[in-house]
Amino acid sequence: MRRGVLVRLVAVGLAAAAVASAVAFFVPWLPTPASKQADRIDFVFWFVTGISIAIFALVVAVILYSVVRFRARPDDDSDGAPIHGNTGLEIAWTAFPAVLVTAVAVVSAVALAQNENLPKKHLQVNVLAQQFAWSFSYPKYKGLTVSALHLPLNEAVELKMRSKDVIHSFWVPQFGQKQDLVPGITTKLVITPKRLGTYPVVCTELCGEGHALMRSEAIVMKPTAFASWVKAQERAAAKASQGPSGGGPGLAVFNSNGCSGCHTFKPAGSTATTGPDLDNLPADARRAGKPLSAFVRESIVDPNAYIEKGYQPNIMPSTFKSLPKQQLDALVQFLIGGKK
Ligand code: HEC
Ligand SMILES: [Cu+2]
Repeated sequence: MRRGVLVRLVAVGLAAAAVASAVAFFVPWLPTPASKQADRIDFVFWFVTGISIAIFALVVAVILYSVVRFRARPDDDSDGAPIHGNTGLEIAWTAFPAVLVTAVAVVSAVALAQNENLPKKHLQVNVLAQQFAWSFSYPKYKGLTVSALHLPLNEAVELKMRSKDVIHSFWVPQFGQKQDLVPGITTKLVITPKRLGTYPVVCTELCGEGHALMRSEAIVMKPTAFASWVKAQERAAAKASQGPSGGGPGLAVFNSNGCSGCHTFKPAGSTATTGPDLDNLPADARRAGKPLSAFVRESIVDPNAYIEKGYQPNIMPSTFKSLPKQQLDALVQFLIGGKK
C-alpha cells in the first residue's frame, strides 16, 4: 500500500472515531451510577462501546476511501479487474473478531459474577410486588414494612423478591440492574449503594392496567440517618399500637399490603397520591351515601363498587378481599380511627 493511501485511511478513520466518540460521550445514554454493581455494568458498557468505535472507524475509513478512489468515471464502461481471495485478509478478519468477542464475553462474565457476589455482612430486605404496588420489609428490624426502599450507604443489600399475582420487574435505573419477580419463586438481587439520593423504583414488566403507576422510591441514606429512620419507624409503630384505634395491627396491615404506596394517610405517615387521600374518608363516605365503616370495608374488598371522583377503576388491587378477616377488621378500624 502506498504511504499516501495509508495516511488518508487513517485520517478518515480518526474523523469517524471522533464523531462516534462524541455521540457516545456527550449524549447522556445512561444515568450516573449510584451502586457498585452499576459501576461494573458501566465498565462493560464502555469496554464494548470502545471496541465498537474502533471497528466503526475502520469500516468507515475503508468504505469512504473505496467509494472515492475506485468510483466509475463518467465515460468508464470497463469491468473491474478479476480478483480472487486473499488468505491473509481472511485469517485476519476471522481471528480478530474472535478475540474481541471472547474478550467481551470474559469481561461480562467477570462483572456478572462480581455483581452476584453477596458479602457475609449484609442487610436483607424482602420485596413484595403486587398489582400495582411495592412493599419492602426488613427482617432485621422485626419485620418493619414500608412502601419506599430505604438503604444505608455503602452496605451490601440482598433483596429477596416475591410477587403476589403476576410477573413484575424491579428496576432502579441508577443501580443499573433489573430483576423479575415471578409468582411462586423467590428471586434475588444484590445492591451496594454508593451515592446518596432518591431514585425511582420502576416496575419494568407490563403487569396490568396500573402498571405505569407501579412506582416507588429508593432512598440512599447515611448509615446514621438510616439508623435514626429505623428508630423513628419503630417508635411510630409502637405509638400507633397504643392509640385508641388499635392502629398497631392495622398499621402493619396497611404498610405490608402496599396501601401506603398509593395513599396519603396521616396516621400512617404516608404521602402517596395515586389513590385518594384517606384522611378524607368520612366526607367521601357521606358523598357515596354510605355509613363510614361499611364504605371503607367495601372500598377495600371491592374497589370498583364505588369509584372516587377524579380516579380510575382497576388501579387499586382487587386482591384484598382475600385478607384474613382479623387483618381486614384491624385495617378498617385503623382507617376509621374512632370516627363514625
Ligand atoms: C396501586 C395503588 C393502590 C393501592 C396499592 C391501594 N389503593 Fe386504595 N385506591 C386506589 C385508587 C386509585 C382508588 C380510587 C379508585 C377507587 O375508588 O377504587 C382507591 C380507593 C380506596 C378507598 C376509597 C377511598 C375514597 O375516598 O373513595 C379506600 C378506603 C382505599 N382505597 C383503601 C386502600 C387500602 C386499605 C389499601 C391497602 C390494603 C389500598 N387502598 C391499596 C389505589 C390504591
Ligand atoms: Cu408491576
